[in-house]
Amino acid sequence: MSLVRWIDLKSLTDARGQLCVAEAGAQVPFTIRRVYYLCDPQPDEPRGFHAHKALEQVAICVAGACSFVLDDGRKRENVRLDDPTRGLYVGPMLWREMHDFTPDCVLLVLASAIYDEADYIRDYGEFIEATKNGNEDAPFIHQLADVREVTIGARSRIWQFVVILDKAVIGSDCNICAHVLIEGGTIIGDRVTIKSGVQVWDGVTLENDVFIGPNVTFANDPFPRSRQKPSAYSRTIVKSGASIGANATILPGVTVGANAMVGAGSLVSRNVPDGAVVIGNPARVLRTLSAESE
Ligand code: T46
Repeated sequence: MSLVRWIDLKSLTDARGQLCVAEAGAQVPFTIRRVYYLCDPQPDEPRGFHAHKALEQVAICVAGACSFVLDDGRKRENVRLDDPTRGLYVGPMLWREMHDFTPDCVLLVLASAIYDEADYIRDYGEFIEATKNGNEDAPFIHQLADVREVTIGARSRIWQFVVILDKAVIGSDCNICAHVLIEGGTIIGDRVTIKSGVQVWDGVTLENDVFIGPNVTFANDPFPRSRQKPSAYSRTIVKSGASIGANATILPGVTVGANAMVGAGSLVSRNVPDGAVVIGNPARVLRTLSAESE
């Protein structure tokens, strides 16, 4: 798996020029808590030479160009940033070195937390030791899975014949069972279980602690036609703690509320309120779970 993960920004160009957008939850896989930028660089003065324990960042060269070395303690990769329409995702425990700045370079960085010097590892030897200790937390990817350039959090397990396409984001402690397809553009939180036979299409977000039963079907295009793509896919969100029973179908654009429970075989055509138990075709609210029974 490559250390280089590009984030394509939304780019709007018209006669006046270009406008690029990075939104948390859409292009950026974390809540943005800080923005900073490096400018007026000394071309021969490299920067960085540290890793972060937990910080997630997206670096965008909004003017000029520079290079990043990324190092996970096992391999090093060098990448050039010279395109304002895409950012480089730099996750935790990745050593980074920035070099070969052009004089006009402006490097904009979106960060998941405010500045905290305690989150830095600035000693390479200490970083190598920390990555050795952290190896038991590495995600498990079965050798029969096809996993492209994606982000997978600590301790997640990816089983046989799973296909995960470029730029999908999967959190930590997830269990992705055999024969699941996850497209790019999907965001999957922490401690999510996806049972066999599920396709998670572009535009679907599964928040933390979600359970997706076997053969659940998502759809992301309300009016599908062969070889005609919509300009944007409908956004379907399954909120934290929700469970979806086997063989249920979730129509495009629906939000399933936090801790809701969708009965097996249901057809969900409308938003499901938080804590609701829904069942049937079309799915209707049977009852609402109390905080204790959830
Ligand atoms: C990173 C790369 C891409 C602050 O006080 N607040 C801040 O938000 C930042 C980013 C830095 N600082 C202080 C810490 C240092 O005393 O500014 C000084 C220079 O920071 P540093 O030497 O860490 O700068 P770089 O260019 O080597 O690294 C920076 C970020 O620190 C780092 O998180 O990933 O850019």
